Order: sequence, then structure tokens, then C-alpha cells
Amino acid sequence: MRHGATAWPPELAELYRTEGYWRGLPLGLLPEQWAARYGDRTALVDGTTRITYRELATRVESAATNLTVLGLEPGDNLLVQLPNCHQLVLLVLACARIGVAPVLLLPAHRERELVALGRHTGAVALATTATTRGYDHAAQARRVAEQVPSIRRLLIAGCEEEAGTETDLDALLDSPPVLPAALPDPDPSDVALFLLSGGTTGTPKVIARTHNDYEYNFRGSAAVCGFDTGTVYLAALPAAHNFVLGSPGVLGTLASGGQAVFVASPSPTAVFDAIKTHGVTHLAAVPAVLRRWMESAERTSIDLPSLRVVQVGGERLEPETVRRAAQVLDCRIQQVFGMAEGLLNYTRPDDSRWAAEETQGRPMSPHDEIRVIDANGEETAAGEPGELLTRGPYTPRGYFRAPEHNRTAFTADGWFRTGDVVRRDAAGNLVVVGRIKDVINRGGEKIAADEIEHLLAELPEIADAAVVPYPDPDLGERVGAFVVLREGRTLSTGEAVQRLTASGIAAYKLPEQLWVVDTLPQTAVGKTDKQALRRLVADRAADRAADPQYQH
Ligand code: AMP
Ligand code: DBH
Repeated sequence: MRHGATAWPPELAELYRTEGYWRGLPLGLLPEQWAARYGDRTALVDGTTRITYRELATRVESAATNLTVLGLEPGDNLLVQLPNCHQLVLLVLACARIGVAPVLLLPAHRERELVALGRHTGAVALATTATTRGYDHAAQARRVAEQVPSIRRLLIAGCEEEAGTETDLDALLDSPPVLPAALPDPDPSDVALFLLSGGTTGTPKVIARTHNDYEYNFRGSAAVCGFDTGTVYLAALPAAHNFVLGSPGVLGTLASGGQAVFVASPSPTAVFDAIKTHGVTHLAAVPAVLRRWMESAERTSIDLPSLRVVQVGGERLEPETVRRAAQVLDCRIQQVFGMAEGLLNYTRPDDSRWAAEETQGRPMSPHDEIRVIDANGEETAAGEPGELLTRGPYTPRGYFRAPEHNRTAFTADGWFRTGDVVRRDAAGNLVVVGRIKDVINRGGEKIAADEIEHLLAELPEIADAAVVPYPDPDLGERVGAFVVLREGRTLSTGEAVQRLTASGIAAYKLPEQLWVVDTLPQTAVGKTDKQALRRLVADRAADRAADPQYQH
């Protein structure tokens, strides 16, 4: 196990093995098994590229060899920032074949986040594209490498020429091995990949997922969701995200012998085209994206006969939208309440109408343990809201290299405090009713308030800052900031946004409203009273909603 990852207690590890959840197989050896079962069926579709199961196995093995020849070794970590494409799958599996763990960044992340994650994980290389959507990722990669001494190599897809420490990622993944190399046998209880949590504090929250636990994450999910060789899964949201990668996602599709199709953007046009062209049966959305699809589907009266299930998660979906979406898209809407930290909840095909519409489902595994507790740490009465705590075969016992934070994020006996407030019914279905973590959920993208507060406080104009969500009909919440300015200074929202952008953070984290105030309200112990600020923002929004001037 890599230093800084937390193992499960040995007796539970033993139980998870004997129960068959943990199969003791490195993820990188799965393509061989899949190839033996599914042979010449199509595994991946990306534009004009089609890869069969047999080809996938061969190419993962070649890519693993090329990575080894390049000097990557078991125990190394690698930053990966790629858009939705087949190369992402090849790279993740090839790394897993040789015990190298990819840190899966989203395409929206920027220099500051890459540097922080590179340092935190001691990454030895960075894999990315030359450009995506007009952004020069190659130039960013070079700036990142300068600031992260452990990074020795840049693997750049579509790079113009190979030079010095820069290698063409496409060639590495697409070419037969340049030299032979003996491949190591990775330890299946070691880290297979790193996922990122949007939650909690400013230091990067990196989640080390082992081969054993992640394989169960997507295999168990695929079983619950009924994936099989007839499944055609469309990756429309970022495939580096746990929802699309493994819930059951692309990997769950491959484990079931289905086809995983990639599109670069979740725009209704791209998605509907792909559904029609490839006969897509399943795909995942966050509520804001689902609403865009519904709006477009209604306007164009589109018919999508192949579509069976749209999974929706990342943020609470209101029951009314579940009903309407099922009608408009003529398919089942499955609610998914998941987290990169582990626990996945799904509504099931045979659920009552009430459970399917009003709840966010129940845990994937019979061995997921759930507690709902009050402020004193006592279990709440049945049906009463409380904080959700969880343990289980695919919920790691700590964030990676974060001992300080782990002391509060986990209980002494290993329960993960999700920070979500839920109610649980007698059948075990969970309803998400709120949250106690200081996070903004912007259309499914999580932003840690204190990360943005620290960035704002670094600006010379700002004396103090408090970041809170404000309600939004489209995204659910957006990022708002209350700021106290230093004597004689001014700062507009536009200027603040410009400065934060220049500091190199992902655009989705930028405050969209800046409210200048004389002081921030304080609690009795002298901390900023975020509750009061949240109420203030909610009241203003309610006033606006009631004001005829704002109604249309
Ligand atoms: P992360 O830790 O960044 O993977 O984000 C996971 C968090 O997203 C959960 O702890 C919830 O707060 C939120 N979340 C995910 N799915 C849902 C859902 N279906 N309904 C409500 N909240 C959700
Ligand atoms: O919000 C999430 O992080 C999420 C939602 C649905 C997730 O990680 C998942 C499913 O796996």
C-alpha cells in the first residue's frame, strides 16, 4: 500500500474477500478477462475510433509496456487531465496494469489545482492534451512541471514534436511497444487510482481507491443497474468523475460486455446525436444537464427509442422533475446519490413509484453500513433527519495523506462523515435533505467554501471574506462571496473574478456575486456566522422571487 493511504482493518478485508467483493485482481488485468469473454464485440467508441475487447486487452498491455520503458514504476503517481476520449480509458487501465496510479483531474481544473495535486501526490508525470476547447493545456503542463519538482515527464496527446521530457501520449497509447519490458504484478490491495472530492477544506482532498475496492464499486453497481452486453453507455459528463467512470459508468459497462461511447460535451445536440447514432441505452446526468436535455427534447419533439435509463445524481433532483423527465425522454430516471469517497446509492427498477421519485435510493452493497446521527452522535429515530455516516467494502478509511483532516472526517472506528443530512425510511432508502459541510453544490460540482475564502483573502483589496451558496433555478446553487474591503479600496465582482482566474483556478469555482459589507456577522465564539449569511442570501432570493419586477 502506498504511504499515506489508509487500509481497512484486516478482519474486514478478510470478510470482503471471502464474500467475493474483493477479487484480488489488479484493474489492469481485467481487459484480458473481458477479452476472453467478449472477444470481438465493440468495447469503446470515440468518434471514428472503435476498439474491440480483444484490441483493448492488447492495447492496454502495449501501453503498459511503453509506460514501463519510459521509466514509470509501481508506486508512482501520475496526474491525468484528459477530456472524454478512449485514451483516458487506455491510460487508466495501462497505469493500473503496472501499479502506477493516475490522479484523475477534471478538464476544468487549472494550474493552481494541478500544482497542489502534483505536490500532494508527489506525481512523477503529467498526462494531458495539447489543447482542449481552445485552452493550451501543454503550456499549462510546462508551468506546472516547473513548480512541481517531482514531475519528470509530460505526456501530451497531439503534441507537435517530442523533445526533452515531453512524449506524445497518442503514440505511447497507440503504438506497439518500442522495446520489450517485463511487467510487474501490482498488489490488488494497493491504490489503483485517485479520485478528487469537491468537498471539505482547501488542502486537496484526494481519495485513494484500491484495485479491490474500485473493481467492486463498478462491478457491484453494474449488477444493481442491470448492465449487460446490450448496454450502450454514453459518457457525456466528464469521464474522470466517479459517476461516469465507475457508477457503473464506463468501467461498469466494460465489465458487463457493453459498449462505452464518448462525447466531448453534454450539450443536447451532441448527446442526442450520439444516442441516435449509437443506440445509447444508458447515460448519466446532473440535474442541471438533465433539465437542458428535457427543454431541448420538448422543443424538438425528439424521439430516442434506444434510451432506457438516465441516471441522475450529484445534486438533489426534485420528484416533479423525475416524473416529467421520464415522460419527456420516455425512459426510466434512476436517482444516484454517490460520492468519490465511496458509498453509492441507487433507486432500483422494481422500486415503488414513491421510492423512485422521492428518494435518492439505497446502498449498492449489502455490506454498506449506514448510520444517521444527531448533533450528539446518537442514532436518530427512524425517519428523522441526521448526518449520514458510512463504512463499507468500497469506502476507504481516510483521505490520502491528510492525517489531520482524517481525524475529523472519520470517526475513531472508521466511519466516514459524509456531511450530508439524510432521512432513512424503513426499507433503507435515503432522502438527502441538506448538508452540514461547508460546500457549495453548483449544479453537481462541489466547491469548498474555505478554498475560495483563502483565495479571496490573498487579494490585497480584501480584509475578510465568507463564501456561501446562493439559490439558483438552473444550477441549484451558485457561489456568492461576502467581502470586507481594506480602507479606501474598491473591488467589483468582475475584477475579483479576473484576479482569481489569473491565479489559476477552475472557472466553476469563481464567485458569481460579490457583496461588499462593512463587517461579517460573528457567532458567540467569534467565528464568521455562515448560517446567518446563508439565511440572508436565501431571504434576499425569496424577496426577489416575490417581487413582480423579477418575475417573467
Ligand atoms: P464528492 O464528495 O465531491 O464526490 O461529492 C459527493 C456529494 O455530492 C455527496 O456527499 C452529496 O453531498 C452530493 N450528492 C451526490 N449525489 C447526490 C444526490 N443524488 N442528491 C443529493 N446530493 C447528492
Ligand atoms: O456527486 C458525486 O460525487 C457523485 C454522484 C453520483 C458520485 O461521485 C457518483 C455518483 O459516483
